[in-house]
Amino acid sequence: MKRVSLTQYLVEEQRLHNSIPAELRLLIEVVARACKTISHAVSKGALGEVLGSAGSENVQGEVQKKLDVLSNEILLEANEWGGHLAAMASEEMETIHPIPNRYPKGEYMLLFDPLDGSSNIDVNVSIGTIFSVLKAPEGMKEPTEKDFLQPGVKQVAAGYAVYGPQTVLVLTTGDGVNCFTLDREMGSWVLTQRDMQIPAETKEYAINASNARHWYPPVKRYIDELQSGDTGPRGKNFNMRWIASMVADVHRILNRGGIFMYPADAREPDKPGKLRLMYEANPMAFIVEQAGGAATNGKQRILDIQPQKLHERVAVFLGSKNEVERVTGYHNE
Ligand code: AHM
Ligand code: MG
Repeated sequence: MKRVSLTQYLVEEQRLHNSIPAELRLLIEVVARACKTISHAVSKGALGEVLGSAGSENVQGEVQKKLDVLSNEILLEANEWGGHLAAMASEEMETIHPIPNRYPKGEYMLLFDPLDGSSNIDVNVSIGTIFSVLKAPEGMKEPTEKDFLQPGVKQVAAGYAVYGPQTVLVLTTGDGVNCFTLDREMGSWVLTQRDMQIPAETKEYAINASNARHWYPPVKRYIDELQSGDTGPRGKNFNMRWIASMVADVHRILNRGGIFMYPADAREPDKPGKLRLMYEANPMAFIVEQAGGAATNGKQRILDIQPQKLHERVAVFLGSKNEVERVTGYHNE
């Protein structure tokens, strides 16, 4: 089998479609290299002394794990000096991180969740990195948080890495979705799935059902219908999976379909769900749409939401189109 590396894929994509300028290619390659480093640290586990809590909290008041902090540092350091970025933002940092003055600045802005699925770190379950790339607004001088507040449709690239039984990198630059597997011996990313497609129909859903008593009526109705199986209104049986790492749940959905949900609920009426819009929902929504799926907050397309703040939360329904449209319809009735 002829092996296509990430570099070759990016160069050829640029040649064919003119869609990946050199600076963006460099950016993607640097992020991919950082993911390789994170994958290495993750795989060492206790032997690398990377497990457990870092003894600090992030801006969302969540306890930071050592690997959350380490992965954030790896991504910052890798991306600072290349000249392709104006600024970065991360789940683990309260404010944006402009490129220090000692380095040249570029026209892109990078957002990431350095280590998604933090509750799974210490128990050896798949975790990952999610990233989103925006262009700096024209005429921007010193980047501010406001420059990042662009709707998801403006993303020029998005991707995630899963650190699981294999380490994979899933990427879109707006021209379909491709998956690369890390060849650990060679240290390279090899293209292993081209043009991933999410089937419109599915019999599998993902939701943290321990929150069922707090769900709002449209979500209750939808899940009740799925759970009533082939004797209920849907006339078929549904299976359920919940990994508690969005990267791993989304990766399953890209491979065999399904719907992933993290709805808003009645516990905290002013908090629309748990997941963050700019570095979790937007990149995943971009990838899922590029693979023929859909992504909404229950009412509207996630990619159309105008962000109000960097760490904004959003309800998420994404995956197989027909199911996402159905549950969105229940919210809008
Ligand atoms: P994190 O970025 O702090 O790891 O939180 C996001 C994660 C998602 O990966 C996952 O879908 C969700 O939180 C799981 O939440 P819960 O523990 O409520 O099931
Ligand atoms: Mg996360």
